[in-house]
Amino acid sequence: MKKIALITGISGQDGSYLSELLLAQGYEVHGIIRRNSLPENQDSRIKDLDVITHYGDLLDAASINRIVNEVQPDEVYNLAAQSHVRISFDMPSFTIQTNALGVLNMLEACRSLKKRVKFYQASSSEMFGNSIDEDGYQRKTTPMNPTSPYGCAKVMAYNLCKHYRKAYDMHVCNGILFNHESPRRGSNFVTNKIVKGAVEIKKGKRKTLALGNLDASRDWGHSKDYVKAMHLITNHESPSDWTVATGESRTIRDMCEITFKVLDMDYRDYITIDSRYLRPHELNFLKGDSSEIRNVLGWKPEYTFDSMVGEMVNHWMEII
Ligand code: F7E
Repeated sequence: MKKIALITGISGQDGSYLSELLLAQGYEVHGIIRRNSLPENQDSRIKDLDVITHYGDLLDAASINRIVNEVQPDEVYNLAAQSHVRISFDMPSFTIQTNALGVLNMLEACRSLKKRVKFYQASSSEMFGNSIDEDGYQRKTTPMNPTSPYGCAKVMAYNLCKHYRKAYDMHVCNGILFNHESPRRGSNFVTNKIVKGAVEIKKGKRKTLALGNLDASRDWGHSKDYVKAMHLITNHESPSDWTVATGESRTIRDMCEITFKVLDMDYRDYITIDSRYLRPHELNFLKGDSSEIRNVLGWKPEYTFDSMVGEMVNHWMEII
């Protein structure tokens, strides 16, 4: 019998890579998509995949209950979210509702099923805020002091998942994923914004690129590697919480320097600073310790930072 997976946020970067991984392993893959006034753009990442989509919304509990009951999934991957941290300052209420209450709706829908569902929650390194352990890393035991509405909502969802695991003996797992990128990343996230902007400058389409804080540091991996971690986490016999990271941290300035250098340019000639891209409260530094998932589940990233940037540059060089 085919295993059945249900992915919320299937049309996003991670949802599309995860769908490809699960289809290759013989799963029947279902996904939830929201109604959008521009349907052409909505399924651009999944339009060639043999997945079954359902209209629903995490905030519409009736739609979630109906879909979960119809699909009867073996595994649920809850990837849907308002995922942009800076935009969460503009839309705090929507962000908290979707990223926290939406998870509660998903958990309740799964709790009502007769079968034992495996549930994966997309938790985030943004939950740590500016907490860093003495050795310079963050891990699941690091105190969570979020610095954004997005981070606050993710902490609530994380705790709800742990609570449902304990209180109802459900198979609920959290993957605390650090930043993960790819050519499919939305171009308002900093990595793809830099790569796309640099290629546009290279091709004479623009003269400068405006960014915000260049001194923040992030631990960037590749989404394709991180969806493999999601699958391993969900299918481990005992449900738990895991940290997924590369263990390398670079500043936004480093990212600019490396990307522009690949294209034979000096970023200092093109980058300008615009306060519109600054955040009311910044998370300054991320570097994750993923030794537990490497040792216990045998996960390790295949992409290096350079191979990831190279793939993103090639992508934009082809389409611009
Ligand atoms: O910002 C700085 C910005 O928007 C990274 C999401 O997937 O990862 C992501 O959240 C850094 C920040 O990602 C610009 O201030 C400078 O320090 O690419 P980002 P994020 O906020 O780290 C976590 C783990 C998630 O869970 C989230 O869903 O880059 N930065 N200048 C800029 N950022 C943006 N977006 N645009 C700029 O112009």
